[in-house]
Amino acid sequence: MNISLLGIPMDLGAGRRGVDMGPSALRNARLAHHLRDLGHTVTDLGDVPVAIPETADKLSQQGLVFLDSILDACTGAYDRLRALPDDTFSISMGGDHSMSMGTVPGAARGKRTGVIWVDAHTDFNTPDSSPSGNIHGMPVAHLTGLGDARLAGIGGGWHAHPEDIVMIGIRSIDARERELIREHGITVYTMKEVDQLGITRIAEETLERLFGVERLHVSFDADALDPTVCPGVGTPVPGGLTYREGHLLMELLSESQRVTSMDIVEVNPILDVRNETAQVMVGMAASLLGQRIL
Ligand code: B3U
Ligand code: MN
Ligand code: MN
Repeated sequence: MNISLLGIPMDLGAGRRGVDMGPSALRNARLAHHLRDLGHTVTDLGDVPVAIPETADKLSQQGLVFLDSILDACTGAYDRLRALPDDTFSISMGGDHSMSMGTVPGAARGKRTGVIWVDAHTDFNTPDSSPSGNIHGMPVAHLTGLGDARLAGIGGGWHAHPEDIVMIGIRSIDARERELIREHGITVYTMKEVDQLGITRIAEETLERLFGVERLHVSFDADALDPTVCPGVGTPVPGGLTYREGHLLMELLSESQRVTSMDIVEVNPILDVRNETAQVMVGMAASLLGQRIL
């Protein structure tokens, strides 16, 4: 398979600094090398230009911190991914999760696309519901067309259908965000369901639910995994997916041969221990792209 890597070195949407170094950490953990080892043809497209907090206009507009610069970065990512051939698998390397407002529509290329959101958080705040104003807590709401019209419009009118979104690993949600998730009928597998049902059943149900979509995108936030596995994240929440649960989910999705693109987000090398978090996430990508023991 042809795989394209795109870096979005952005930490403007997060409350803490450092995820702008995520793409470097993932390259350093030899993402391209591991994928080539699996027989893929890998092209690194480099990074999308992203402003830095020191020079960007932080001015919060209607509860949206760094709105203008995040819009620019997401639009840059959207344009790069939109231009790729349909059969190229894109991996977008973040960067904070606000980048997915550009990478998901870019990878969707106008088609009906299922979104598997692997995260400790639902990221379904709108500017009105957000307690922080941090845009990395808002990408999914904007992907469905809610919230700020500029952010919701990054994909040139493409939106995710709420019934095509499945969230896995959830264990942190804000009060008004919970209401929005219910109101819009988003499918959520919290850690309770992971414990009760197990990853195998969740993967099966997810693929069944997303049966009708043409494309399938996995947006993997490193904080979905337990902080003991991935310590290098800005908002660690205890009680996350184990190393094996993460791999099993990727392996089962890989077996379906239906996934067409991926994000790896929220890797924070400043908070990490010897680049472990990037290394774990490279392993997750390898499992999604066909790594087998036998
Ligand atoms: N829900 C909170 C916290 C948060 C969301 N995503 C992350 N943290 N990484 C918020 O700010 O929206
Ligand atoms: Mn997230
Ligand atoms: Mn998260």
